[in-house]
Amino acid sequence: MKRNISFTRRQLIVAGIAALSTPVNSNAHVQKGDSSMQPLPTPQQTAWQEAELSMFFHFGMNTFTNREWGLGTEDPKLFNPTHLDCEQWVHTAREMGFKYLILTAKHHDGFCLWPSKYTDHSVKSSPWRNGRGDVVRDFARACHGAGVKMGLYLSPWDLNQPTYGDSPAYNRYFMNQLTELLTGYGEVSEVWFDGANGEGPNGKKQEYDWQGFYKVIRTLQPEALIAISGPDIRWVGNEDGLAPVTEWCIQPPDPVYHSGIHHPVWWPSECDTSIRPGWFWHPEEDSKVKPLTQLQDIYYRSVGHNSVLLLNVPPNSRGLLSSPDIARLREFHDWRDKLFSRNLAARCHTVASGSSEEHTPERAVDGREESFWQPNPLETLPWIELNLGRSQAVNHCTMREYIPQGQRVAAYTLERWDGVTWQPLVTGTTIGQKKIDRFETVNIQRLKLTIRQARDTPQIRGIELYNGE
Ligand code: FUL
Repeated sequence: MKRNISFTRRQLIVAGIAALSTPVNSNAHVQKGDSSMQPLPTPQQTAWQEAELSMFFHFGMNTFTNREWGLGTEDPKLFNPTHLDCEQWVHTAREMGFKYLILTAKHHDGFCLWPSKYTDHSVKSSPWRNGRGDVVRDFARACHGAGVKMGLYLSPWDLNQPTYGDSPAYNRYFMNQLTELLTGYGEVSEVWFDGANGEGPNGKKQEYDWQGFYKVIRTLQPEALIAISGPDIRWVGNEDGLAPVTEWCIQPPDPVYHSGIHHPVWWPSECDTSIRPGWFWHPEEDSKVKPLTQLQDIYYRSVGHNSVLLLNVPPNSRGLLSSPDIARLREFHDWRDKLFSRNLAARCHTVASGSSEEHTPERAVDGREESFWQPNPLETLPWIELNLGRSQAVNHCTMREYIPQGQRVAAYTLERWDGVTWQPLVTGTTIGQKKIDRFETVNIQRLKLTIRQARDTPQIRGIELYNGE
């Protein structure tokens, strides 16, 4: 349908959106055609999203007491890994494709993996390395040496600290600990704040000074992302590693974590889950490592749903990743490698309903990170067609938007040409950093993507087709 050219671009796009039925999520009211009103990621958020896979290492007092949540009264002498080797953790993670690694520097029991000068409840009171060891230091060195990003989990809830529940005093303690971690160990790329908040030893509930914590981080490590109870990375809402199929990085601000902000924010989600039933290592769970099929499903529904997967692989009481976990990580890696090894749409022939001058349709299949196809902003139902040259068996389609300039697509369809007519293949909603669609193997020569709803002119960074298991 042609539109009166005298409309402003904003009016046209808003009209285009309005013409399409149901709002896609609670942000529908923020849909605007003016891209200056769209929240955008910081370069650090973009890099983290594009890395797709993060690994969690839950390690600490619980590893030695066989618990998930400690009590805070454990004797530090129980902490004594016989073969601690953070290089083994980090090299395994990197080899398996994980690029952001996060260590539990302190879990809810309050035991610190570094020799904090603000408490004796730490490695310095343990027999490990005669009280002179520092797990955070070993971990940081291993990460920096391997060229992967280092992150730290610091539990705000602390069952050992006597000041917990005495809000200003504990907040000071916490900020002192944060300062130690953010000044003593080189670059920290992510700070992970758990939302759990129980009562302290004195029965009082702690009021956390979130904004004060963020200020410490922004001052000492301005590039670090603040996750979960924080403004940069959002918890997906479950610990199963699964994001919903419609997943927006654009969210209403949270009154606590984005205090004082009254417009939508870029707040991409993270899916955290453990490779085992528990977060910490338990000997009886050596035989309960998640099967490959479950990790595959998690991958499709986290990374493939515009989210980041944070997979926990807990080191054992020797201080090493265990062999069943390593074997499963390798299977998971090899499966992804094989499945995505041959993109059947790479540099294939393309045509589109239109495009802006610079962002021509072949840019959706050129494999370059910095290029994208952008239709003419005046089109209400822009489409792009891929012609593979010959009929090929296909069962996966991966699409990506150019997220440095926002998330825009709200609804799309994929169709294939059967020689006579276009046949429906997929009806989807959001794309974002990555959307993976799976379908029964079909022969495809021509594939058409139609954008049916968008917040703003779409920017399609990549369309890839695969045939795999
Ligand atoms: C939860 C904690 O209570 C678990 O022990 C674990 O650390 C998980 C990642 O977050 O809230």
